[in-house]
Amino acid sequence: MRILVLGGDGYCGWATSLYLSSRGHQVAIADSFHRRLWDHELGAQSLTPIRALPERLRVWHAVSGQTIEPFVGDITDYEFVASSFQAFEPETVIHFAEQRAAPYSMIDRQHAVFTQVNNVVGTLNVLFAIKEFSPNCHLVKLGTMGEYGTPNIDIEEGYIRIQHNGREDLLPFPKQPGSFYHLSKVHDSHNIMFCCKIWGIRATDLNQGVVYGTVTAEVSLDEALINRFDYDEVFGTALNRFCVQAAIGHPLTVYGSGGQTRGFLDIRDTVRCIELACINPPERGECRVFNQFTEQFSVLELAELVQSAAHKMGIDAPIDHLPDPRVEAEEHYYNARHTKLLDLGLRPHLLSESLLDSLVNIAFQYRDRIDASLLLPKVDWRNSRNDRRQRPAAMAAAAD
Ligand code: NAD
Ligand code: USQ
Repeated sequence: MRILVLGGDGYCGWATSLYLSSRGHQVAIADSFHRRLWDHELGAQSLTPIRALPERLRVWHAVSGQTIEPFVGDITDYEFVASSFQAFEPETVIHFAEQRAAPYSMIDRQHAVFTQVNNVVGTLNVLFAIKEFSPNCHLVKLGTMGEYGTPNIDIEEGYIRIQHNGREDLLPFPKQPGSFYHLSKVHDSHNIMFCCKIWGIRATDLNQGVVYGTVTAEVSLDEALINRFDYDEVFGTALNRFCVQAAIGHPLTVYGSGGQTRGFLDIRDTVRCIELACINPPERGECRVFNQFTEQFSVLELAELVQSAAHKMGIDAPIDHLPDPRVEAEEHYYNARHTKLLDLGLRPHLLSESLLDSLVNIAFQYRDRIDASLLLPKVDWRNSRNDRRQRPAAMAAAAD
């Protein structure tokens, strides 16, 4: 299959590109390197030392014999999207190319506007390019479980059957996102659903939970292929942050009571879920939604798991309950359905099985690169600033 991976230089995109390439698919990566720019802006960097894309691709060719073609550009630029589609003629487009950090989108007005412009315009351009150049192409789009929020009822996979005043319909599940980033995903989902209806595009919207893990079979083939491991307060997810904190004896930063419950999955399951979506495409005009996660945990449960993994290594990792900088329910009901990918053949790797020790180990292995000044939360949902003096030119252009 000819598969174009938008955002293939990022965390999920890099692991997915190599996995699909190793399975014999013809893969191309499109990326603007925005993610690397945001690290510069925030004064942060991946815990693991990641190489430049050309070097990554050279090494991948050397170890696997496979070629991955790079397209460097911004998908909010329609000319770039159009020329990439014309040159590569994809049968499937996997779309990871968005600003994905909730805290980044809550820094101030410019970051909120940038996030929504980047994500919503990028996705619209991809939809228009599919219509114009590859109407049969399958769009596999990364959404997020956070689109649903935390309703006090079971969460279904995309749609819910509702009876109202004696009538019944199958309707999109209600969305209650918790940041301008999560909102951008809801806007994308609506645009995708609409384009499937009016143009007969085929799409899979993958509402993914929080992904953890750095190692996949392909990235372990050479150190130059190593994947990102983000731990800063903006891009680092809670589990990564707890592992890094444990490695340097910093208290684990649980926000509030830690009762916030989310769905999680191993990066090895992310790449398999994407493959399952690609090789089982929907019909033309169908917009299907899969909830892509394998287990659910509360934040406090995660902290306790890290604490006990650290304890086995002789490390003391106390838990600190900080005031929650986000506006979110700290205790709530959470039960989300996630059977469609299992039905297609997913065999999950579970966090409890082994991975936690290896995550803490990676944090320990690279602990000399840890910058402790990036650990405490600074972005405050209740107090997003109106402006910020320094910002990259691309962001200024989008926000003004
Ligand atoms: P990431 O930031 O590591 O990678 C995203 C990549 O997209 C980066 O390489 C970035 O440079 C590129 N990009 C961003 N905007 C672009 C643009 N306008 N044009 C071209 N390239 C652009 O993020 P990730 O963690 O790999 O997440 C990938 C996708 O999966 C995102 O859409 C995210 O919302 C979704 N997702 C991630 C997680 C997670 O836990 N990481 C969970 C659920 C959903
Ligand atoms: N949290 C802490 N301590 C920390 C960091 C976070 O308690 O040091 C809490 C947060 O308050 C939140 C929970 O942990 O309640 C999850 O936060 P997170 O930063 O680990 O993840 P989140 O913001 O939800 O975002 C991540 C990815 C995003 C993806 C989302 C999937 O960055 O791209 O969309 O997970 S989901 O959570 O299902 O929406």
